Amino acid sequence: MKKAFITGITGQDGAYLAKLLLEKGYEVHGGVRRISQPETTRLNSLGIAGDIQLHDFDLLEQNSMFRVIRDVEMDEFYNLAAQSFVGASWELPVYTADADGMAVVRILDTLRTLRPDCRFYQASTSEMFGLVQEVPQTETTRLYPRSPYGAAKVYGHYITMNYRESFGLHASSGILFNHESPLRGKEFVTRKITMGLAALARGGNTPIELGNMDARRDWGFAGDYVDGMWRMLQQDVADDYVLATGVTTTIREFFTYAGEALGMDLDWSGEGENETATDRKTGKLVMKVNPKFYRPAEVDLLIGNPQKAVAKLGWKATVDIRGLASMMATSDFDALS
Ligand code: NDP
Ligand code: GDR
Repeated sequence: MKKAFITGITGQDGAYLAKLLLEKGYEVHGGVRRISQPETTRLNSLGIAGDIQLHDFDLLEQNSMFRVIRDVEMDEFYNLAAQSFVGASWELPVYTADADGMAVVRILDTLRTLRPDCRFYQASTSEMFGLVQEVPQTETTRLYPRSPYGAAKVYGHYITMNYRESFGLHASSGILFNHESPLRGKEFVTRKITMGLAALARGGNTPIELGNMDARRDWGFAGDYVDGMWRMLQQDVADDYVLATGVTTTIREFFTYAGEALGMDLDWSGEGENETATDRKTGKLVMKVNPKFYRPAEVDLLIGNPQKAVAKLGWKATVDIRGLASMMATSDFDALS
């Protein structure tokens, strides 16, 4: 039986990946950081909390990496833990650099010393592309991060490549474009929209306040993307791969699709700071822009080319943007019944 260790197992991707690996017959271990109350909501909602062995682990604590890597004897190590909210990275730039950048080399160097045959996955991100250099973006597109988060992830990406080339570690980076699900964190824009719309559809009256409505993202379903992570580690040779749908959508369009899934007919008016949306059927104001949600620097357009992953890994995205918006809105609506 293969053993896998997942950092960030309590997060969106960690939970879906743990479920996938359990279904494949793996013994699954995960790292959890010390907080006042253990947070296993996502693992519980997938019905797998009891099937996983949890270990104390913190991205900032070298000793926790040493102990885990020495004791668990894993075959595969998935590094999914991170300060993952781009918006917060301007408020926590040093912490983000440490957790999302330096921690990667802490793990890699411990693996190199204790378990050089263990396969390693690094959660790289389309946020590294930042300011548009090329459309669509591929594994070779020039990186130009636009946030402290993106800059920290660039270090994690390059140090993974460097340990592969320097020491022959089987270390791969997945450059993943945005992927969402009913388990998505509540501060990310898709979930903020679907939770807000579900509350409005259940009779609430609080409009959703958002920032930049014109940003474009290439959004897929998280369940598909964790399958791609696993496929990367099954290859004979480690490499870097983009996972994306190849379709880009504005925040406004995602909002419209989620609203339609809940039976709304949206009327958009104004622009910039004055933009609003009203449901024609009820006359309710459902969205207004609040400039406090604008970012100091924005990533305007993300659209990925997943051809390498399709050709070499046999991977593909199975949920389109309307299906994703509907899945999330319906789940949040049902949760309020
Ligand atoms: P989440 O925010 O849902 O999960 C992050 C996880 O990291 C949580 O389990 C969290 O633990 C853990 N964590 C945070 N800080 C620490 C720390 N100091 N020590 C140990 N664990 C910590 O993120 P996702 O699941 O969405 O993303 C997974 C990874 O993929 C992240 O690295 C993210 O940056 C990257 N990524 C995500 C994309 C996406 O669209 N989802 C796209 C591309 C990359 P806790 O539960 O205690 O908070
Ligand atoms: P992102 O996701 O920054 O792409 O990072 P997020 O959902 O936070 O933002 C997407 C876009 O929506 C715009 N936006 C808002 N965003 C939030 N969160 N809240 C708002 O009110 C709002 N209004 C507009 C943002 O400006 C942005 O353009 C996610 C994370 O999962 C990262 O960890 C991951 O690396 C990248 O995706 C790929």
